[in-house]
Amino acid sequence: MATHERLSLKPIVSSTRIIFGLLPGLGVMILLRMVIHLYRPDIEDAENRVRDHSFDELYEYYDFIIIGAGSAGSVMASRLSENPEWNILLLEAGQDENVLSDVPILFPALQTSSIDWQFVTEPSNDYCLSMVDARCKWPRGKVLGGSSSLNAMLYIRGNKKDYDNWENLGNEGWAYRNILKYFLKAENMRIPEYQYDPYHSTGGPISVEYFRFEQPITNIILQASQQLGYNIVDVNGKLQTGFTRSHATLHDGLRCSTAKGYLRSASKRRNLHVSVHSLVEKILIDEYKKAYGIIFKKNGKSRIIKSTKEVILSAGAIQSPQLLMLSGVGNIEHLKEVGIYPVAHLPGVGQNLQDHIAMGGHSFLFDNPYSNGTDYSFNLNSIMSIGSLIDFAINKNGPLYSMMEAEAMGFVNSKYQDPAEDYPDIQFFIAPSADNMDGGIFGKRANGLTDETYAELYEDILYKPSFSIVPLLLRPKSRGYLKLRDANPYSPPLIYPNYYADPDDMLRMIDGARIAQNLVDQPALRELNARPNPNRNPGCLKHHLMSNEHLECQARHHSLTIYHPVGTCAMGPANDYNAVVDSRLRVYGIGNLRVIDGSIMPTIVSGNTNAPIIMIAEKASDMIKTDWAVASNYLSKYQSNGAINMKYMELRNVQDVASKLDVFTEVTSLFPHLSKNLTLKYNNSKHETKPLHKSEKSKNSSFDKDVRTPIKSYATPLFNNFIPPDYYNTRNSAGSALFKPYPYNHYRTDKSSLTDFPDSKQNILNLLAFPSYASSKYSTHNTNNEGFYGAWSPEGNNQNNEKSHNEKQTNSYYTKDRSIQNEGRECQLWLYYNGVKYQIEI
Ligand SMILES: Cc1cc2nc3c(=O)[nH]c(=O)nc-3n(C[C@H](O)[C@H](O)[C@H](O)COP(=O)(O)OP(=O)(O)OC[C@H]3O[C@@H](n4cnc5c(N)ncnc54)[C@H](O)[C@@H]3O)c2cc1C
Ligand SMILES: *[C@@H]1O[C@H](CO)[C@@H](O)[C@H](O)[C@H]1NC(C)=O
Ligand SMILES: *[C@@H]1O[C@H](CO)[C@@H](O)[C@H](O)[C@H]1NC(C)=O
Ligand SMILES: *[C@@H]1O[C@H](CO)[C@@H](O)[C@H](O)[C@H]1NC(C)=O
Ligand SMILES: CC(=O)N[C@H]1CO[C@H](CO)[C@@H](O)[C@@H]1O
Repeated sequence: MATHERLSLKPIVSSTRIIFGLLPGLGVMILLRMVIHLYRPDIEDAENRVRDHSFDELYEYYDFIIIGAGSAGSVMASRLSENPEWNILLLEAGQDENVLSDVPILFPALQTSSIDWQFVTEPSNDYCLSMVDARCKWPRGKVLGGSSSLNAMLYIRGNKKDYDNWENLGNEGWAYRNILKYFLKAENMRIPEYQYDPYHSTGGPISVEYFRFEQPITNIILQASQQLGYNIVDVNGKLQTGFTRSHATLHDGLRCSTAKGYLRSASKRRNLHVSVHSLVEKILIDEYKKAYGIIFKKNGKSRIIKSTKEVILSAGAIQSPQLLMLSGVGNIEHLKEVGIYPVAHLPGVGQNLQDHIAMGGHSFLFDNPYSNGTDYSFNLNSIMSIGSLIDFAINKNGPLYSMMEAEAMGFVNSKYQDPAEDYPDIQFFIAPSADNMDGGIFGKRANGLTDETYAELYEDILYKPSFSIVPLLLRPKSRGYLKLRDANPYSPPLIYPNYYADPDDMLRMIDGARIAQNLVDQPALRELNARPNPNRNPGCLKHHLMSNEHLECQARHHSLTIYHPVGTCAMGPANDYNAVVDSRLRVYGIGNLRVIDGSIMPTIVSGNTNAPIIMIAEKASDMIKTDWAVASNYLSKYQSNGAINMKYMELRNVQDVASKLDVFTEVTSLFPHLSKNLTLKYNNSKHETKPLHKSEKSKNSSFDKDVRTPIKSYATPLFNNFIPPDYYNTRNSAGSALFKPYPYNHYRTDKSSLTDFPDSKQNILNLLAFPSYASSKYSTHNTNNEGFYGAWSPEGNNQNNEKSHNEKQTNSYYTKDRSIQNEGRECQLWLYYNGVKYQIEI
């Protein structure tokens, strides 16, 4: 595999730096979370967030049971519950949406967090070679909104021909002319120039905007694309070939997941019950081969709930086939292998796996034309600055509103594709950054790149102005598959993507990379001295930089999924051996069961998959409404009556978990990987808790004036719906833990396992993870056992009564001392806890 032509210390230097980088990551998250709490109640949106329905108050029967609250499942729950005669249960294995995932810049940080299932592919000799263990990471959302709550928010519908092909394969009603109306139904176009365009509409649940903050280099790359002969077009309109600033699923600049767009309003309906932390283990199928319910587990307790009409499987392209197989629906031979009693032989379940694969490491350096210090591309230091935090908190703009992975994109034709067809086979993600720009904190970790590769590629160009043009294959011919690891619903399935199995895929990829190089050779970019990263992948040193062999080697080493696995329960006509569902998305051979999500795509669409999956669910809801219209005067004896509803309304606000905002637990449990290796510097000499006076603080107090005066009283928890991700599972005995992410390092939240070393680093870790625990344990003062629930010290604001409240009631508060750090960063956050001063670097 990797050829070592020279010995290098880079990997060691690099991994040391990354370990130090972990804590700043967590410090920033905590600070940002506090800022949102204080200044952005619009983001917390406490009133509208979905409330978890109590386990014991769930009905015995529902008309429809929907498995998975992802892109598709959220749409289904919202649309089906529009019919007040139907009771709907929506079961989601993950947690409620997290406040931080609204912030576009945090996109890469959400991967490997607790809202990510953290799947990995099986090792291969042909692709993902630069990744740890030759496994690519496959993040998927484990949260309300599913993958739409952690995706890159890019809004792309695909090519008209994709859908016409679906119809040609025998799927009636799926041609572009049939489905366009469902794209329109879902859309709320907020980009002014497209609002009155026949290809767009306003008023739908998913709003589409440009990212609110973009780097200057992006515009230069768009100029270069025109010099190369492409037009700037609406890639979601009449013609797809061309370039554009990215359209994104954003509402007022913040993430618009399907949980936000579809579920928040619907969840107030009395006929919709949403249950989170509820993993469905099996779909129940009777002797007549009809689905009649499910069995699921929550809080360590199992329950069977039955459906009077249908079970709807929307667990996504990895878990929908998994759950079908667990329920006995799949290839009989494979089911026998893992010891599952077969109910129906459907050999296509888990087959036909398609994904968009990209060539990573396609990074370019350039010279910043500004000499006054203003950035021209992504710069971690200016993003993690107090200025950008203030912009975000007060002005509602600034770099936290940017999504650095693709500010623009292009759809181009390789030399194997006839440009006259307007059916581009290559998509470019245009990023005003490269993996050198974050020191490996996010991008490297998200992709699973090895330390060695990262060091060789980026260590000597760290933080230099850069951009990336990442080519990806829009319609790969290779097909992969999924299998069960075993019969345990908590085991992640085996994933074999088979990237580049078809040689045609590699030819197109190499040509795509060449088009990207031509783009960089255009005058607009040449003027900035744009040039390829001179460092080569350590596995490809034997090839000449510009050769086809080198590009192929790079594609096989630096393989990047664009996170679009689909096709594993493909729709097709009855005579298609591998079809799993028919064109009304009903599972062949099983009654009252549909699959509605990305897995039904017979062929992958030529673009990002979120909007097409929302379209699929919009269309499916209409089909279901039509199919049951004959029985529309059907009155279920289990239908809710007024009494039940009253009870429900009371219950929905009762939480059996802490109702206080606790940013530390919330953030550390969202980012368990950041809270590991916590190397807090702390100063344990006793510090008087009396707040400092203004004069003792930093000379420059412009920040203090702005941010120290809370707009909202910090004393009122605005958002009390947070349930730590593994709350239910860790409180209960073994066997109930959700999938353990590879490499199976389970995050502990079990208090009893914590050791008690006063003033040790371990205790600081405990403290961050369990403030209330720590508070009761170490408090020498008369605290109110609140720990430090985000109490922001209004120090320097002596007239403020809240200060004394704060001083008396909690013995802990944050403050900030200005100091210049090595990299020119300007801020430090101090945490005072029981008279001890801790420094949190940001
Ligand atoms: C990191 C990332 C970035 C992406 N970027 C983009 C982008 O920029 N633009 C774009 O268009 N697309 C993007 N995508 C792809 C897109 O988001 C997905 O294709 C889409 O969200 C999938 O929708 P789905 O309904 O099929 O599945 P999901 O949205 O994944 O929903 C499945 C849901 O089912 C739940 N579930 C699974 N098993 C069970 C069970 N047994 N019991 C209960 N619940 C269960 C899961 O927790 C999840 O919430 C991205 C995806 C990822 C992961
Ligand atoms: C630096 O120069 C650019 C281009 O002239 C300008 O847009 C930007 O605002 C300047 N930055 C500062 C801090 O003056
Ligand atoms: C620790 O804090 C004390 C009191 O605030 C201070 O005098 C001392 O210099 C600090 N030590 C370090 C290493 O920062
Ligand atoms: C104070 O901060 C402002 C804004 O960041 C800056 O322009 C000014 O030069 C600073 N003043 C001092 C004395 O550091
Ligand atoms: C000091 C310490 O705990 N280091 C650990 C950091 O995490 C890595 C893996 O995530 C461990 O290998 C180190 O031992």
